[in-house]
Amino acid sequence: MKLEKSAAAFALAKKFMPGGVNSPVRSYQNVDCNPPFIARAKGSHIFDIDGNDFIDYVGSWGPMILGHAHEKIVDALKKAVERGTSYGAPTELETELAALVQKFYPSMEVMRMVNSGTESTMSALRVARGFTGREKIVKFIGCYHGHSDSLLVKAGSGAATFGEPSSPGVTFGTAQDTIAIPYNDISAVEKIFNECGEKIAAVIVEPVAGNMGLVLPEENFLEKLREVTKKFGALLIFDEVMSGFRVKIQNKIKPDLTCLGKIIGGGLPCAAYGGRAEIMRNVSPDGKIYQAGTLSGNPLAMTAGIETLKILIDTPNFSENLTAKTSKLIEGIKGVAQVPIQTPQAGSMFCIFFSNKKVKNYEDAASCNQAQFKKFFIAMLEQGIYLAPSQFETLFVSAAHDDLDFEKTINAAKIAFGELV
Ligand code: HOZ
Repeated sequence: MKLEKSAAAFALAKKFMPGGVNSPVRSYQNVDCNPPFIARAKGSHIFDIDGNDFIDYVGSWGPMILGHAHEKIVDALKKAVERGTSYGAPTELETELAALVQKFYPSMEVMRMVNSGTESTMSALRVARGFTGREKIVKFIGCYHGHSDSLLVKAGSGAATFGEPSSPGVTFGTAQDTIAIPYNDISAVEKIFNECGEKIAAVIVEPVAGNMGLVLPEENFLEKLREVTKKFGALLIFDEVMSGFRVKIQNKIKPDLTCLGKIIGGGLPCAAYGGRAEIMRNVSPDGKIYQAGTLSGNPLAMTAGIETLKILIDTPNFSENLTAKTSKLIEGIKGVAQVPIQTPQAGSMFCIFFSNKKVKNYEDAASCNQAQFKKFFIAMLEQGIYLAPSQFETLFVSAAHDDLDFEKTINAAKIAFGELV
């Protein structure tokens, strides 16, 4: 595979941006190779500036549930662009998207649109603190909720990939108010609430953790979290930036606040936070908790989000079919594995851990065989399969992936696994 043009573009980019990128994992530093620079994407494929064609399981880290450049979204966006790209004023589109979101998430009685997952979790925390009058928050080690100071403590995703789970620059005072405990460990939750429950404003959790690889909640973990937070008057915040619209978690359990991102914007910058009206009515201008943004509710982002959610609603059994497709791919990969692997799946999210032991938390994820991951990743890339370049990320299947994509992926995996033996 030729990556000459990408290598030159990367060298130039490094002169202007840290690591040559605008988000750390994209630099491929962790897998010791240069990243392909992308020229375009269509359906399940992504193409780089050297002309390489990859089957894409990153999907822009989650948003592209319909595949890239879906015709309906492209058409709607073309029309929307003609009407102007930003007004900084209310539009009917915002209400339309909010109503669609509420169909999926009835617990979001009132919501606010923002621009990124980071903004949504950061704002939800402020609301939780403002509403409860308490300062401490509980998060889980290896969960990543964006890069705001309060949440960049023992975080997953790029922070874990580059060995800086708690970033320099986060003040001691801020970090002190964030209590980080192991995922899936309900006794740690009970212990901390028994020690200082009256000071805890909220527990924030990825109900399906997607930033330490994919780690599923153990049976009753989320139910117990709901029980404990209720008992102590703390809010439960579900960060569904990754799992949102892919995994049906809230059928069983209702959080007080939900954070969404990625799919809600159909590939454009958009996110939202929302929840019980009693809480959300404290947000300015209804209440005193301040949060604002010039590009919040941007008409292009609203348009792409509306079109995406409409397709999810209008396509019969969309979610079930995508989940079944994902299971089929995983079965194929497991069938050709020649080393021990774990392949957790939640809806259309999955990952490959190189381990013979079920992964339940960050410690387990970090002890998987990173050397095998790297080798596998590079062997797959060389065969045209585009995976996330870190063991601490999740892979996504889209509606655009087809049997031929899967056949090629499984054949490539067979060769890649062979190189590990
Ligand atoms: N931290 C993001 C994935 N969990 C990466 C975002 C990006 O690099 O685009």
